[in-house]
Amino acid sequence: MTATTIEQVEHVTHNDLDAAACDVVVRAAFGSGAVHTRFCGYDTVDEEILRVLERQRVRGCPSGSACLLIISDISPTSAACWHALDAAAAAGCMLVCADHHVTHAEEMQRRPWCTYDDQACGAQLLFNLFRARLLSPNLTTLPLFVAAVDAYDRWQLDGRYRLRGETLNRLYRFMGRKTFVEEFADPARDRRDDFRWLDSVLKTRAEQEVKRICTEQVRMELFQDSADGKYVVILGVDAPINDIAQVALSMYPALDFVVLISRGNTISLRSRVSGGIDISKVAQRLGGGGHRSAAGFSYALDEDLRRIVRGLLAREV
Ligand SMILES: [Mn+2]
Repeated sequence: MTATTIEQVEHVTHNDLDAAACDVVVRAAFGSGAVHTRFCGYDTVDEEILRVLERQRVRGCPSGSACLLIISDISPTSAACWHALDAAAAAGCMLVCADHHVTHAEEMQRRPWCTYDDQACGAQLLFNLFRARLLSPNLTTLPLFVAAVDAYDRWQLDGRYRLRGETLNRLYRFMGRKTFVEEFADPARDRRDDFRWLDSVLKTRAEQEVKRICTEQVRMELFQDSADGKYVVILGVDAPINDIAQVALSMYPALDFVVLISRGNTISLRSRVSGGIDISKVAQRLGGGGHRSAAGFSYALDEDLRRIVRGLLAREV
């Protein structure tokens, strides 16, 4: 595909990290101004593609031959959609469909404008297809970015770039797709391989999360009295529990310890590091153990929840 013929790129892609990376690759290859990307699931992919084809038809494409339709990390699901694309290809429309999901492999292998390969994520497939456009000096970090997304998307758990992929996915989830793509598609910012920057962004995010949990969940009226002192229960903790506990304890001097319930069967107890109560004794009494200011015990919460739900359902019937 030559650089000069393409004025507009219509891009239909999936809705996960790989899809966002596909958007980054397409924007890097063709320039953000030329690219219009739609993110969709398997339930809407056909209607998105048909809408694009209809718009191209109305605008006079493909006779102008200046627009390209890329479908990445997902493929059409209905025969009608495949036929519409075949007709567009026969009429001279420039099409690229690149996917690594096996669902429509047979349909893809039958068509020269499709690239099916389960050994690479969508973004990697697009990178390989548009390699000639992407290897400019400004884009030296793009291959690493794509490798990290590949390690994440295809569960390459032992892969060299897996950790980076996981970091990227966390960043993607908290930044939101639009900001993520803007950050990574802009060669001037070139942050695709700046993992120190990623770490600092994630640290800020963790701090915000700690503050949010403490503001929402730790309130004086929720304090409980026990033989060991005043405590509060903090639920659904995902962020670093030590930080949450310390922030909660510093917010309320009257608080003696905090009880943190996260996923799994462990309940964590935290008291003040200096001069606080010996929380390990409490944990020990409940079948657990630990240190003076950080201890825990196990409790099969899941079992209890299942029993409660079963009870509720039985009552409904
Ligand atoms: Mn994918």
